Amino acid sequence: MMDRLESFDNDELMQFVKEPRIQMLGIGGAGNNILTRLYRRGLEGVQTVAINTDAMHLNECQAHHKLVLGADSTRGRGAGGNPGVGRMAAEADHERIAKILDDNDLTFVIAGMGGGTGTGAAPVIARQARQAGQLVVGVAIMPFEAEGDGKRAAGVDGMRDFKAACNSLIELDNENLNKLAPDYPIKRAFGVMSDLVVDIVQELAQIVTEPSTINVDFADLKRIIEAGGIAKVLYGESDNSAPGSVLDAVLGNPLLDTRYKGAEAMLLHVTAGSDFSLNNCHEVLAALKFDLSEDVNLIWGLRTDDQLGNRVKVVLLVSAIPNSEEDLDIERFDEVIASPLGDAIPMVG
Ligand SMILES: Nc1nc2c(ncn2[C@@H]2O[C@H](COP(=O)(O)OP(=O)(O)OP(=O)(O)O)[C@@H](O)[C@H]2O)c(=O)[nH]1
Ligand SMILES: [Mg+2]
Repeated sequence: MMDRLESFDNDELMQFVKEPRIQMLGIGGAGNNILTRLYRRGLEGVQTVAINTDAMHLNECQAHHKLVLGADSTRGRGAGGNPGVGRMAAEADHERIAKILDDNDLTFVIAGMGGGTGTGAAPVIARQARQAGQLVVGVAIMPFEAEGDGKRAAGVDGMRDFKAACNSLIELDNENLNKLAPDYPIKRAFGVMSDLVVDIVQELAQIVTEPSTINVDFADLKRIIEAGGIAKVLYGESDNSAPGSVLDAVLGNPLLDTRYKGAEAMLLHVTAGSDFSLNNCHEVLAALKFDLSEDVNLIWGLRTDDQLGNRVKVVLLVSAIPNSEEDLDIERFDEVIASPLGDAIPMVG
């Protein structure tokens, strides 16, 4: 037996590895604007599927596959801001969706909240993928406050439903773009949010599709996501490899809520140029570990990429964050909507 093992060449070894099947689904307008950017990045080993009740918008998008959702009821004209219409469209297309989901291992579901299709259909589709045994990571984007209380409230309801349907939900808020890019024209500001989502899902997908120096595999990712509880994703890209700069990029990202005190599970992945020193790596790791629970389930990986030069990218997937330390984001959204003071209460991120 040993002789046989020792005589395997690389091609023979790869026969034992079944690449995880990863799909990214855009649901509704925002989801598919972001999906189009993902498609244009050309991620290897990742299928993109654009799903919308609005056929005209689908026509503008780019993806490997497209599905007009609930065409019989909505006639390809959109859900008109009604989440009930989006939900029913997804339920009616259960079989078509099942064919798309097929035998995915990891499914990302990306949607803006507050409209009809994303808010109503994304939770239905996420639930269906989970019931099929897939690992489901959702990405939800809350609308601007200026779009009105009704839209924010619909967004909160949708987000709650979406969160319950996914293994893990990445919560983003367009409102945070006001802090970061208040003078940008709306399309460019949306571009900033889209780029962040694309960077995060690209890093998460590459963790399991590309070999690393210190490797993290699909089973590792699954273990952290399935740790459950409150989960968050942190992401930062630094233009130099000094630990302080890398930490600032990760912990100071104004578009993400970066608190994870007491978390019991964390996957941390660093991508850096091949000159990134062991010392710098240890410093970054030690600082990011500081806030974790003592018996944390920590998995970390490192990939070197010569094309990065001095740049360093870090993605953190944190789960099992204790309730006592951290208010549920959704509860904080609720407070903002309920409060007559509005802006006086801090927003997510
Ligand atoms: N960041 C970002 N947010 C977007 C984008 N497009 C829309 N949004 C936000 O997402 C919310 C939901 O909008 P859509 O995704 O267009 O809504 P929908 O799901 O298509 O809903 P219907 O058109 O009613 O079927 C909006 O209120 C915006 O705040 C985008 O390209 N980027
Ligand atoms: Mg739409």
